[in-house]
Amino acid sequence: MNVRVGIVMGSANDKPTMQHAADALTELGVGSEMKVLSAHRTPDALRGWVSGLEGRGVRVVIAGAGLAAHLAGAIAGHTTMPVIGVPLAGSSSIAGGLDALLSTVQMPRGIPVATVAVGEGGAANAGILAAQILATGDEELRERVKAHRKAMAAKVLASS
Ligand code: RP5
Repeated sequence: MNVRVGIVMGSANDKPTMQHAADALTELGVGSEMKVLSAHRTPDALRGWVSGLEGRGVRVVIAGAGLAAHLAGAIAGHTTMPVIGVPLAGSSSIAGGLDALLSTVQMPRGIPVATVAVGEGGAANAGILAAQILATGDEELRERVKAHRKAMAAKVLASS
């Protein structure tokens, strides 16, 4: 699978949550790469990673971070690729992830970040959303996304 989505997170502690984004993409047949980089702790390395993405075939970025979650916004300032932000509820979060949600979602006009829900569900949705974005220019992927949606509906209906 060609790598088409870059998944980045602010800490190795975020890996189990962000793995849900990678899993959703794998399920839809979309290749991704994962990296730990921080807007605050490794700003130069982050910029270097972002500048290499397009050349490697990446077209959408998913960024997960907790606390003062500036990772997605910092990346969005360095690229015109769509950036999806996943707010995370870190162990020292003061508000169960609400802090990260506000940090991620409140972008200044002109530099958008598509922000999903806090935590695992948000990470999975980020993967699905990235696939949907790529599917606008990929008919086969579009069919896989539709099949995934149908399978989910069938599962819900079968559960009652
Ligand atoms: C953020 O701060 C990371 O994304 C992580 O969610 C949070 C805490 O980082 P650690 O102290 O666990 O490395 O930058």
